[in-house]
Formats: sequence, structure tokens, C-alpha cells
Amino acid sequence: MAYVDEVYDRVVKQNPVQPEFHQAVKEVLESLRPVIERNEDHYRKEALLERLTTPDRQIMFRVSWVDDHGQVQVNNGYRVQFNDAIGPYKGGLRLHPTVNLGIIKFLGFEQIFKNSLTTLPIGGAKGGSDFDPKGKSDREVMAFCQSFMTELHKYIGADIDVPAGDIGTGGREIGYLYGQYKRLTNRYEGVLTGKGLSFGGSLARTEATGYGLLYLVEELLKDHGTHLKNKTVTVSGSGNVAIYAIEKAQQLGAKVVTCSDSTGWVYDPAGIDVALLKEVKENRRQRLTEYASQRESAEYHEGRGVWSIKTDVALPCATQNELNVEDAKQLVGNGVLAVCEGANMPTTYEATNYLKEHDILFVPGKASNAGGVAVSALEMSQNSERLSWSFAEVDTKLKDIMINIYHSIDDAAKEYGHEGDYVIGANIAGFLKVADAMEAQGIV
Ligand code: NDP
Ligand code: 2IT
Repeated sequence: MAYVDEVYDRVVKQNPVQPEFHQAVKEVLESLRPVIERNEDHYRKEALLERLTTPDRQIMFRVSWVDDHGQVQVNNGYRVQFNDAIGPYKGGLRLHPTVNLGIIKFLGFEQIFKNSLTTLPIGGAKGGSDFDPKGKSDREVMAFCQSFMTELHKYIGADIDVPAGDIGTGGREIGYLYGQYKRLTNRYEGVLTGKGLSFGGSLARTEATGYGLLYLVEELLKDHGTHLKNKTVTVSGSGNVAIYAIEKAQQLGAKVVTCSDSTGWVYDPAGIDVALLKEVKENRRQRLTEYASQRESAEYHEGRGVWSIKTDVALPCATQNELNVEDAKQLVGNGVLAVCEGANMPTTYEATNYLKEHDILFVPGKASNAGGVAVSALEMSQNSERLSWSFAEVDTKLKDIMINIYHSIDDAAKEYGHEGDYVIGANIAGFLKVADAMEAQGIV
């Protein structure tokens, strides 16, 4: 049996009932086949893939807090520190009722390769809780965040592990988490990223994931003889990544006609009004029905359906496995040119293969959404030198990083005989640096 298959079987056996983790590992191991086959005995002897697929540490803890009715609530807290071969652990905190250990492990595993692709010195981690910030008062969110950090602070630090935002964790949550970390440790340090600008946050971090996605898409299209100008773009989600993806796509001359949330989606043939979307989602924390009710050109539909709209470029920016093979068939049938992931693993394994088989330009999230964590790493640099860079300086660095990521995944795909397969390219390019660092540091 090939070494990659042995390791995949082992992962499935040792991590039962964690389908998203299995899926992420499968995609990576399949992609690594050409690399591993060149030196299989060596990698097997070193147990490199067993070490890579086993987290360094998995921390699980109880989070008790009191709601506005005086009722004690109990949630599960997680931090999975997956791999620190190339730098301190780095990755977001997800607050969503669907969070469980398997979800955090899939995200932490993906983060290893994503962080490597940025070329910055950051290892892979992820954390979060099944707490749902939706519908909670600010005081309840603060009570949760303080309780969560009371446990988490024992395991993190500016040179150890630096969490950040993800689904359900935005500026408000990072602020409360930071306040509690400082209160517990008496240290004013860059232990979280995505902080407010008045206490060490970086300009352009809010925009970074969405903007970075579009910088990569523009480079991808340029390399294939075209550009975003006058293209139709469909986006799913209406959170941090989606909003700034829409904004940058429009700045680059595209027309973005959709967005969605967990209850419905909007088709706005006149083009999404980003200012209104920000007001509804960022300020008022309302549903998309509010957007539609204030925008004459917009149609609101319950359920899911973004991928039924004819488009040139599809950008899934909501959550994992939101684009399935039926969606992929519709996109291909409607002549889609490129699908680039803003979310983490939004495309199912089957849908990814379908898109690749039909020669759609497909870029996986670990490459195309790396702009967020890249600017987080730039926030860490600014905190270390106790300086803040201008928006233009950070944005220029972000753009350079995304262009560089595109070329490194393109080059890796070519080098291993899979030109145009950016899944293989991203996994191999991300892996090589981590594997090199792991081998150099001995058996740990
Ligand atoms: P937000 O919480 O800001 O927004 C998430 C969006 O996705 C919301 O519109 C939300 O709808 C929707 N959504 C969430 N869960 C589901 C679900 N189960 N079904 C349908 N819709 C859902 O999160 P982000 O924008 O930060 O994150 C979006 C994706 O991007 C995630 O996969 C995240 O891991 C990834 N990512 C985020 C980065 C960042 O810097 N923030 C960096 C790189 C990747 P609703 O409001 O109704 O819940
Ligand atoms: O998935 C991701 O890359 C993030 N949620 C951002 C992580 C970070 O540390 O900025």
C-alpha cells in the first residue's frame, strides 16, 4: 500500500466521526502523492505524514458564563495547536453552534499549509467554541469571551500562539478577549490579531482576506489572458470575507450580483450596494432581508441558490462544504471561468474534482484566502517593533504576498507535472517548507 494511503487510513481510524478533518487530510495527502513517491522510504521511516496529521496539542475546556436572565450557560472551548515547525501557532477562533473538535482540526490542519504559503513565520492552529454570538447582548458576548480567555490564556502568548477572528469572531469579540488576556497576565503584547486600531491592530486587517482573494483572482486571470473588469462575479456569505471580496471586486471593475447568509440569499442584478450591506451586517447585525427591503433592484430568496446564477467568477465566502457537486454542475453549465475559495474548504471533494475535470480555474482556500492570516502576521510584526504601518504599506505588502502565492502554487503544479492544478500546487508548495523545517528540527 502506498504510504499516503496508509496514513489516510490511520487518520480515519484514529479520528472517528470527524468527516471534515478526514476530507481536509484526504485532499492534502492525494496532492502530496507525487512528492512522497519520489522519496517514499525516507518519509515512511521518518513517519513524517503521521507527525504532520497528528496535532501537537489539542486543548478542550469548559466555558461557563451567565446570560442576561441570570441563567448559567455552558459551552465547549477548543484550541488545536497543530504544527509549529515554521513559527508560533497562528489561526482564528470560530464561534458558531456547529463547532466541534473535528471542525477545529480540519481548520487547524489547513492552516499549516496556508500559513506556509504566505512565506511568513507562522505555524498552524485553530480554536473556537459552539457558542453562538447571534442574538446575544454585548454583555453576554463579553461574559463568554472573558470566561473563554480565562482558560485559553494559559496556552497562548505573542511568541507561542496568536489567535484571531473567524466565523462569529470579529472586532468586538477580539476586543473583549484582549482585555481579559491583559487583565489576567498583566502583559500588553500582540497575543491576538484583528485588534482595534486604538490598541495595536493593523490597518487593512479587516479588509485583508477579501481584498487578498481578489488580488489573487486578478493575477490568475491575468496569467490566463483576461481580467476582472466587466466580469460577473457571484459571492456567497455576507460576513467579513464576503463584504471585502465584493468591495475589491467592484473596485477592479467587476459586477457582483449575489451574497447570502445562513437563511437566504440576494440576487441584485444592478450590483450589490456594499455600503448598504456593511450597514446591515456590520453595524446593525441584521439579516439580508433588511438589505433586500431597502434595495429596489434586489431579489431575496429563502434557502440556498447563489450558484444557480450565471457567472464568470464564483467566490464561495461563507463556510465549509457550501458548494456541492450539483452546484458545480450548474456553474459549469452556465459557463463559469473560475472558482476561487474565500472560505475554508467551501467546495466539497466531489465538486472540486468535477470543476477540475471540466478545466475550470479552481484555487483552494489555503492559497486564495491566505491574505487574512498574512496581514495578521504583519500585525504581529508591527506589534513587535511597536510601530504601525500605513494602510497603503500593508495593502501593498498584501498584494505582493497574494501575487507571490499564485505564482508559487502555479510553479509547484508545473514542477510536479500537474500544470493548472492549483490544489496540487498549493498543497505541495505549502508542504515543502513545513517538511523541511520538521526534518531539520529532528524527531519531535
Ligand atoms: P463571518 O462570521 O464574518 O461571516 C460568515 C458568513 O457566512 C455569514 O454571512 C454567515 O451567515 C455565513 N455562514 C456561516 N455559517 C454558515 C452556514 N453553516 N451555512 C450558511 N451560511 C453560513 O465569517 P468570515 O467572513 O470571517 O468567514 C467566512 C469564511 O472565511 C469561513 O470559512 C472562514 O473560516 C474563512 N476565512 C476567514 C478569514 C478571516 O480573516 N475572517 C480568513 C480566511 C478564511 P450568518 O450571518 O447567517 O451566520
Ligand atoms: O482561516 C483563517 O486564515 C483565519 N480565520 C484568519 C487567521 C488569522 O490568524 O488571522
